[in-house]
Amino acid sequence: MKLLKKILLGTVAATFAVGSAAAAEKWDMPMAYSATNFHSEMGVVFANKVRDYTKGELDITVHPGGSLFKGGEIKRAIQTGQVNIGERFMAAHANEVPLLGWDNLPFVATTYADNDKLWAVAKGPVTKKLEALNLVTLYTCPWPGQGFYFKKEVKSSADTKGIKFRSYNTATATFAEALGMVPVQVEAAELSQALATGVAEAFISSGSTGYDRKVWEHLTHYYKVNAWLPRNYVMVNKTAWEGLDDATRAALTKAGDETGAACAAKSAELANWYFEQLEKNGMTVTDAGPEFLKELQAIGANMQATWLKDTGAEGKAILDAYNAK
Ligand code: PCA
Repeated sequence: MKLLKKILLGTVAATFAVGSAAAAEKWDMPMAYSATNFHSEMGVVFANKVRDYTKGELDITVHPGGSLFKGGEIKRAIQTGQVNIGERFMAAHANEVPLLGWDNLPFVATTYADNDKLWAVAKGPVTKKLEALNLVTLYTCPWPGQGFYFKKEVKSSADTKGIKFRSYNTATATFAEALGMVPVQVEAAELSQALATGVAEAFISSGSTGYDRKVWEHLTHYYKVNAWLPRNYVMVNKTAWEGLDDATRAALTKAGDETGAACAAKSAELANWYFEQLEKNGMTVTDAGPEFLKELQAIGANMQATWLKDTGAEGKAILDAYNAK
């Protein structure tokens, strides 16, 4: 009886294999940020391009907002092959691989052009590290510059002591601690709730995430420090990648290159628009005052020194190449 069952199952499996050979390959693509955020919208553009360039043979479904896997789980889900593709915030993994914090260095590359220049020299070593984690990088896309959200005016660290601060990785937690704040790591998808319940009362991010999460409901001030422009990246499970034929790989690469460029342009186009929306909704949006800025720069210099220590010759080579450009 057992044997019969096996034979029957085998027949069913074989029938399925034959049936699906002609059908499209379906991939799920978890993304961490809200569906209306430009990163997620560009994920959909990317999926459409892939469908187009593979003549429908690779059909990618985008799952934004951490709906399939939460932000913090996406990289592992791809690494282990639970999904073949997904998107995540690169500097979130700097605690595991310090080099991945290349775009989280305060005051090093504070414009889109400089961020591009930095990526141009970081790309080789960074994508190599990711390959060692079974990940192939398809495209990256910068967030607008990072600044601070508070619920009061802040002129210096004298005003930040004891504030509960939402961090998005270890580097931002360190930054908060240096300002006497108390960091708690929260995903962007859970940020509104953290602010509403008082788990957090300040954070660092772009105007984009403040807008997405309607943080004017809880906070009042945004300081446009423009400390760095961190990137999201779209990655593919390396084993799955190697299992694709050349034409499909070329289609993914082309779609990724085009989407990465379009996404960066969109980010730059929206940066000031986000500030306007924060202001329209009652927030005070200004540059950081000179005293606060000076303190931030000193903390930033320490963070860079720590990164150089953690990454050794590899990190130094990236910064040296960047500074020589
Ligand atoms: N928004 C994301 C990462 C950087 C950004 O601007 C966040 O706050 O989680």
